[in-house]
Amino acid sequence: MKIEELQKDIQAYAKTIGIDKIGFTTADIFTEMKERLRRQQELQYQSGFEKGSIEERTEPQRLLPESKSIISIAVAYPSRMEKTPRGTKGDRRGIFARASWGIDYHVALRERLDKLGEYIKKRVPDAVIKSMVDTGELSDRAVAERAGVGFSGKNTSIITKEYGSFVYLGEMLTNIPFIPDSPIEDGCGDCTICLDACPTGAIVQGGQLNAQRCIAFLTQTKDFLPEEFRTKIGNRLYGCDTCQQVCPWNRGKDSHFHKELEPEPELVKPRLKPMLHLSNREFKEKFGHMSGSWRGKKPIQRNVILALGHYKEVTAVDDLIAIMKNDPRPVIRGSAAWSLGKIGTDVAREALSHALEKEDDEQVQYEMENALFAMTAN
Ligand code: B12
Repeated sequence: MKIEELQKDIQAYAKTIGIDKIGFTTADIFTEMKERLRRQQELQYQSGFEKGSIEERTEPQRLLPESKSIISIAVAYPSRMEKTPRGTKGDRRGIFARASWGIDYHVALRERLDKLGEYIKKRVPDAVIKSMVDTGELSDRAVAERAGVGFSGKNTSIITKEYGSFVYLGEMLTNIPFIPDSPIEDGCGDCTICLDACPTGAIVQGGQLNAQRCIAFLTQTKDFLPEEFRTKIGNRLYGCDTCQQVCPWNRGKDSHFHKELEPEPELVKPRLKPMLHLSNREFKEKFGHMSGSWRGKKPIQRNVILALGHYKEVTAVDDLIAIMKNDPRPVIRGSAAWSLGKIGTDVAREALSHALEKEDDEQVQYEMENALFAMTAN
């Protein structure tokens, strides 16, 4: 069988199983990426969510010794929802980033890669394959870039001409020597809109991100959020879309091709106050199918508390006081203290003073003192 023919058939089959774009590249070492990763490591710009050593991340044959090529896939997701619920004073809402809309994209892409793998094995019975989505060692973006799926933008995202950067990526290593596609031309030119719009200056230069400052990363940490970022995360509960929302390549890009990736408005823009009281079970039942729940309830609840402080939501004072006094988790008590300080009512001040007398965690004490100090200063 001719490789060209098989490749064309794979492209056609991919469309029928909900893969929006596909590209092919060799399994050669990602030499430039190796340098980039070294640099990121030296500068301590990585998030810590990356998997594997630099060698494993850039040498496909370490992951599958028989590898001859890599198939890169992209699945487009929506950027707008119908009937966006609006938060109001007294009934504020948080937001999950678009990459958490619909079912967990790992599941959605894994299903497609499994189907693609079965198809390839039917056509080439001795095919050896290994698939990954996000949690694998390879940089999904470096693969997509080299396979011509999109160009690597200054916001570090892979930007496709058809769907902008609102695409999930995955890949399949194979022992079949597919004919590689060519990378596509860079499309950013001298535009710097994303660099200028990033609320924390996390994009240090075109294409390079300091993940430690990226709000998408910060929303997923489990510890106290450093003070500098607390007002900057606003009402974001998981992830951040700012550098994608402002990108000219995303103007008018809103792909509603896959039912399972459609957002449920009440879940992706949930009311904040009820989220303070969710049990672990309720959290799992409601949000467990979303990719944004992967770090569990704690970071999300911390962000809910900070969002209430950000809004200076007076109607949340009683709830926040109860949390500050009774929650067993210091991060949650301390974040509640910060938000009470921001809201700044007399009741909040009194509760902070009382709670400080009883608090025995040093970091929470520090938060309470700071909150009281900030209230006196204002
Ligand atoms: Co993320 N994330 N992520 N993520 N993340 C992945 C990158 C991926 C591919 C997951 C997937 O779909 N399978 C998608 C990206 C899809 C796309 O590009 N179209 C994804 C998504 C959707 C997001 C968010 C949009 C989610 C959200 O909050 N809405 C944000 C976007 C933030 C952003 O990157 N601007 C997000 C956030 C994050 C955090 C938590 C911040 C970290 C760090 C992100 C980062 O490094 N930019 C994060 C991680 C760790 C990953 C993960 C697991 C590894 C990425 C990685 O290795 N980063 C991948 C999945 C995977 O690849 N296995 C998903 C290290 C850098 C060096 O590698 O970004 O892949 P890279 O590298 C590319 C560019 O950064 C650029 O070149 C590389 C090839 O294109 N580059 C350049 C790197 N260094 C340099 C230096 C110079 C000088 C230049 C010019 C270029």
